[in-house]
Amino acid sequence: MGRKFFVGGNWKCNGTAEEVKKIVKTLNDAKVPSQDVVEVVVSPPFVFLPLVKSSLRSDFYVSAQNCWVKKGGAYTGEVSAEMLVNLEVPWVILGHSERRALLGESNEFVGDKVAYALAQGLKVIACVGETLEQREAGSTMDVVAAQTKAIADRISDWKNVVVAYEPVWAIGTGKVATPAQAQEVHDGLRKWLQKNVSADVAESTRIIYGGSVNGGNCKELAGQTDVDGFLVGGASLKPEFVDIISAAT
Ligand code: G2H
Repeated sequence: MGRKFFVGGNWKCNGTAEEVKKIVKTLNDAKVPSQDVVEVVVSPPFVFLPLVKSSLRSDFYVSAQNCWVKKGGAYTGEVSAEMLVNLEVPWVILGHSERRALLGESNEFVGDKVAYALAQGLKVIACVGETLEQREAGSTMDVVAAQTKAIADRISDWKNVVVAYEPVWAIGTGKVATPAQAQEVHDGLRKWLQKNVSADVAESTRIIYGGSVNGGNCKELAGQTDVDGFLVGGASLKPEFVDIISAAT
């Protein structure tokens, strides 16, 4: 079976309750390809998860943007994987570069989080990606391979993992990777999985692209052999997110 196209909307730290209701209404009214063709997952801030989950159409799913690395307890300010499971939030984004850079999340810490979240029954959008300096130094593949290895070292079942390749230099900058640049890294990641995990995991794991995806550039990116969907930030707060979902066809 082929890899089903996946479109995630990462709302990051944005929105008021009123704005969230407006976005949900736009999504609920949208005509998009069926869920046999595209899997749509939106990721509001924690506080809006119950509101979005209770009002969003039933063919779209919700995701958290993070969760704690182990069982909950005395960890002020954190939200545990168990809590997400309890609220029936099926997905979580882990290892986003904003958290890696601003909050110092290491490859190992992200790997531990991915393993723990999967063990609790969550599905994970695991983010990897290089900085501009790393790209210019020619180490893109080494960087994303090391980030992926830290996950691969800690998990054995990849069926609930989507890998999001998000070059840091393309995030929120309007400087999207060219289709060829995205394809090159996605192909490299798939080959890495084939060599280091298994041919089956390499073939079945969705590798999605994130970084300044919008309604104008999504179609060409989606046409690349190894681009299995998108993780969308800024444009997921706008009506053009519907166009990006439709890039699946
Ligand atoms: C990358 C992306 C969403 P944006 O972070 O994960 O954000 O589309 O705003 O670059």
